[in-house]
Amino acid sequence: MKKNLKKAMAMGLATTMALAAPAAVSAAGNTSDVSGSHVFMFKSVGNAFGVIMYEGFSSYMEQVGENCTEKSPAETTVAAQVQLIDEAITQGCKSISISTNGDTGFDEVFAKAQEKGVPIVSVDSSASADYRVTHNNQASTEDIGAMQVRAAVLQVLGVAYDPEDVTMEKTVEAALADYDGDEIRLGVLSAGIDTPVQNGWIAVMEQELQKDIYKGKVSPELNKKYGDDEATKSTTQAQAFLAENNVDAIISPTTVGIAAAGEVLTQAKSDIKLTGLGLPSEMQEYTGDDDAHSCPYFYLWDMEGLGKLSAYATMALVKGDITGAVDETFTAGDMGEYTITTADDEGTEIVLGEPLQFTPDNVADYAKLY
Ligand code: RAM
Repeated sequence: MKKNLKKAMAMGLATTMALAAPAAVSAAGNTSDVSGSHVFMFKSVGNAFGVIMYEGFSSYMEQVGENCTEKSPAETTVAAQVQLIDEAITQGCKSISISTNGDTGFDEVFAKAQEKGVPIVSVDSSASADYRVTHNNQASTEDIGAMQVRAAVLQVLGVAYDPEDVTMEKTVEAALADYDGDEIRLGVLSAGIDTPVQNGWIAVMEQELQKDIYKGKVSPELNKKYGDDEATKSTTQAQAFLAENNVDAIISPTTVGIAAAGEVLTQAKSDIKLTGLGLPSEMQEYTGDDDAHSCPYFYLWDMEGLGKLSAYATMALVKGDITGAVDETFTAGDMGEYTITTADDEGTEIVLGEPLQFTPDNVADYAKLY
């Protein structure tokens, strides 16, 4: 799959994006009228990750002359999303692309969408396989989950690896074989306790830690805390990790959590390492190989491309080119051709591509984009 982000960098098209929250935001979120519009609903308003995805989503919708609106709740909860979905269906929206805050509690409103012929496409954090047409996944759930555990372990051991030369798994195996120190302990600073996308990655992290190579060397127990994708709550949880001082590294699989932990750990000059999924622009000041920085490297993907992919999939569906079934294919413009595959929950999904790794060498360049 093509990586728009890399291509844009190669062409020197670095632009600074306006990370502003949309207009018409009340206590409930964005309640503007969406009749005749394709709705993009993120977990909550004001999350830079969601704003960038919407940039990608709206750029394709506008290119093909379709109306679209970002309609996200003020609070990162299922109840708040249900209320806005219900409102959007009643107003007569054309489709809903959603990143969900939970895997239960949507059935009634999704059934209403089905009755009214409003397709539900999920993106980033999946909607139930019973109701969604398909899901747009950023990368394989297994890759994203396992890679974060491997990164955390290598960072605690201070072992570098060259992705061009050797796999990360082999590097971890060799590094742990030589290690006879105390059991390494990992913490996770996640989004919501029920958020499908983060919980999918955490489940893979736990499976990864069951492998023989970790036995007696890395604790299979993850110390999990939840910041609900809110900056203040995430900061409080990061401070709790610092005060408890019983983990060697924190994995934060959310851009809000990793930025909060970056600030807390760096300010405290803590030797707890930090990795996970973050925005280069928010993580740049915490990224480095020395004691002054808490995060040696971290990951994310082409967020704008993910939003765009969701728009292409929605339009392919609306035009009748796909139904959301396994093995169907469609072309997402210059991003190339995509094939629908089976997801872990037995529903279907479209996988954007491979995650990008941000290091002290490339973070400044990527920060100009995202
Ligand atoms: C956050 C959101 C999103 C997640 C990214 C990595 O902004 O929680 O769901 O995919 O981080």
